[in-house]
Amino acid sequence: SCAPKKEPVPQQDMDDSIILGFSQIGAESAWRTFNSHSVKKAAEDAGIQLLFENAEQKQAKQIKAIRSFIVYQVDVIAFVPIVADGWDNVLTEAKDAGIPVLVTDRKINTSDETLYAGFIGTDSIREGREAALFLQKKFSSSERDKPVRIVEISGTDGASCVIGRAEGFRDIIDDNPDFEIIYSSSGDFLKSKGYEIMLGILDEIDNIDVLYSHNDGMTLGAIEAMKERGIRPGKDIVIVTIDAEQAAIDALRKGEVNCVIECNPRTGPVIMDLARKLAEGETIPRLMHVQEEVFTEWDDLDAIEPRGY
Ligand code: GZL
Repeated sequence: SCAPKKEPVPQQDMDDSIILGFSQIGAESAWRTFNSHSVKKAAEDAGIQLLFENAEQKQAKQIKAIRSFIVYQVDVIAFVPIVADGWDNVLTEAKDAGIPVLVTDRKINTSDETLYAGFIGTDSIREGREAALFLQKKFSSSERDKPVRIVEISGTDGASCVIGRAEGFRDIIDDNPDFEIIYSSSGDFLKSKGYEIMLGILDEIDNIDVLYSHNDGMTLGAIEAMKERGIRPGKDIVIVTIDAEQAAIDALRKGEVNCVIECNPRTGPVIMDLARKLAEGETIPRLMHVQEEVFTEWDDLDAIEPRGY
């Protein structure tokens, strides 16, 4: 059955509706593209006027967009900080203009917690821990005379989700002598870089047991490189990946990936709910993590719903 068609918000209602300025980092992955779709659709459904700016992976463009929202005197500003540092100045300008700020998806480092009202997004440290816990289970039965050799392809340097995924993973792996991280490099969350880095790793390093990749886009690139070198992904090299876009679930079903950790991009509706509360002068929770699952090769993979991204 299809959902009842939402009546368009009459123009006069839009005139006194909330104006939300949203700075998105870009379109670097299927996850990001869906996250943008979720924000735009939710604004439309909520009758919130959305000023949406795509920064094309540049922090300077995000800062410029936030400044334009201040000049426009939006009711609320929300943004995905591409990297964790460097936001204090522009957020002080927003605070001085009396505009509340919602941080989404990735976190910021700041000495002044009053510069933003709250955070809604994923728990990256937990995602990293889940990746390590899967590997401990995967290799628990194997009698090994040498440690499991792990290569890591990380996301954009300085992004809070990358720091968290690396930290959570190492919290567990570093205490376990049966594992060692023999190589780590940033693929900037891009499929093309995942491919290039994996090709380079395979030409330089022998006896790789595991690939830990910070997002599915880079994983899909790395799988192409493995196949080019006659390596069986998911068998010769165990693969753990994060996001849970459809292509990664399909690879899990084919046995080319062993564990997919969900990072939930569907934050549009809750962002609009929080923006409305802020516009009405209400306080919101400082920290909200979205619900996320872990899919492994041991699960009933037919039960996984279509991912939508
Ligand atoms: C994580 C998000 C990351 C995704 C990538 O919360 O910021 O950015 O894991 C995306 O796919 O590019």
